[in-house]
Amino acid sequence: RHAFWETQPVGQFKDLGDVSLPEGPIEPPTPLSEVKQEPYNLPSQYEWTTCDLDSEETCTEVYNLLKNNYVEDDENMFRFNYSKEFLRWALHPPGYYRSWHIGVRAKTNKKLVAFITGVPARIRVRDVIVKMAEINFLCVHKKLRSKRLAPVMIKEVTRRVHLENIWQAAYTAGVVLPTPITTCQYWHRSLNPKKLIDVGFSRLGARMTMSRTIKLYKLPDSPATPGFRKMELHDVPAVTRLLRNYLSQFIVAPDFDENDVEHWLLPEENVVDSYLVESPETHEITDFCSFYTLPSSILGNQNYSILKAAYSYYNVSTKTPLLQLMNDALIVAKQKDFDVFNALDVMQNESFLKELKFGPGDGQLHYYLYNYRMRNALKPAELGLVLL
Ligand code: MYA
Ligand code: JJ1
Repeated sequence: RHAFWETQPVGQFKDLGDVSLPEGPIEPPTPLSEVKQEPYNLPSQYEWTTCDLDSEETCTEVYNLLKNNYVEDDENMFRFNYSKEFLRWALHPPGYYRSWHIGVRAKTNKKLVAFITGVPARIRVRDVIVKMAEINFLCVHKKLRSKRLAPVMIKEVTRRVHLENIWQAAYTAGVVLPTPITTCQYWHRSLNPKKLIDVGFSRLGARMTMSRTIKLYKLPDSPATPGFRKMELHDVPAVTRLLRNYLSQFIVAPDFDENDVEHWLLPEENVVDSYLVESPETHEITDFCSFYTLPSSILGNQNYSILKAAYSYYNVSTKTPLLQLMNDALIVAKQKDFDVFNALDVMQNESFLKELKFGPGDGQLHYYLYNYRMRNALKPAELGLVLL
């Protein structure tokens, strides 16, 4: 059934319920001298390239490959359109390896035809902190699909991760592979319902008119919480403490230090937005919310070509109720002209989704670990990790 995945150190379907298997690494690390020193063989028309995203030209090539060939919804109406600034941010976290930004070119014309990336991360699984690669942006040009290029790319990124003495990875996919640690549901909160309906992202509900729908999703003009403001550089220590304490309750979550928080959560225009609540009395930082910007191309609509979507990232409430905090996040996202606010049912998100008028989408997101067995699948609410 899975000719490639059955050969890999991942949880297998046949082992699902076998309680005798221990939680933890499936295979031990091998000495670095035993890691293959040469790249895997590609079909002879293609060659490996390491992509330098700091090069405007290379970044444009990656951007265009993904814009035209990356993830679509099940009816091929929308395709993720990650911006160049976003790709540079996503691929340049603290300690990143350029060797993990891997492209495939056609030898004849040097055209970029496939891509896969890893970035380093420390992920805590229960009480163990594991050095991992987060694998993302696996993409094969539409004209080269089903030629078994993806397994070669996955083996090559694995080899380059091993060369850095890292033996585990985390990744997400819209498809079911052996075997998810959890399966999350996408939820969507309309901010611009008329456009969403016009482009086929959502439908007019039963017994609903356009004007009733617009009224249903109306939001106040400005956030309600006193002390709600954008995160700034000097907030990094306080936000790190708040987030580390919050994430400690989840079974799988990133182990963020101040450098990670500065990179992943300090606001960057059109990439990531972060807000916090600073108590007007004590100046304590009590709550935090964030979302990242990931537009989608609208395929074949006369009137619109881009859907502007915000994706819920990390949110922490200690004083402001999470519901109120996320309502303020919706308000600022609306002010920033996003059409829709998306969230997964991870962490404590269930507690606000229905009440804030999110509706379930038609997409799911499966989370995976490579070379790390979980004894049981998690509930989405036990997961404290959001990948981009
Ligand atoms: S998820 C986003 C993936 N990208 C897209 O969906 C974009 C649009 N689609 C494409 O570009 C292609 O369809 C892709 C497959 C490239 C996805 N993850 O080459 P093939 C298996 C893992 O003939 P193609 C993301 O970026 C499939 O089950 N495996 O197929 C995270 C089959 O294997 P098996 C996948 O359609 C990526 C084999 O590939 C995926 O031309 C994490 C077929 O290959 C998928 N999303 O190309 C990667 N889709 O026969 C794993 C299909 O066994 C990382 N397949 O069923 C693992 C950790 C590595 C590091 C480890 C370090 C220690
Ligand atoms: O965005 C998604 N679905 C939308 C659009 C559906 C269009 C037809 N297929 C959706 N809209 C309904 C919204 C409605 C708003 C009012 C309230 C009720 C709901 O459901 C889906 C997620 O739901 N997105 C995708 O399918 C994109 C791919 C998701 C898998 C991602 C793989 C990630 C790659 C790893 O890095």
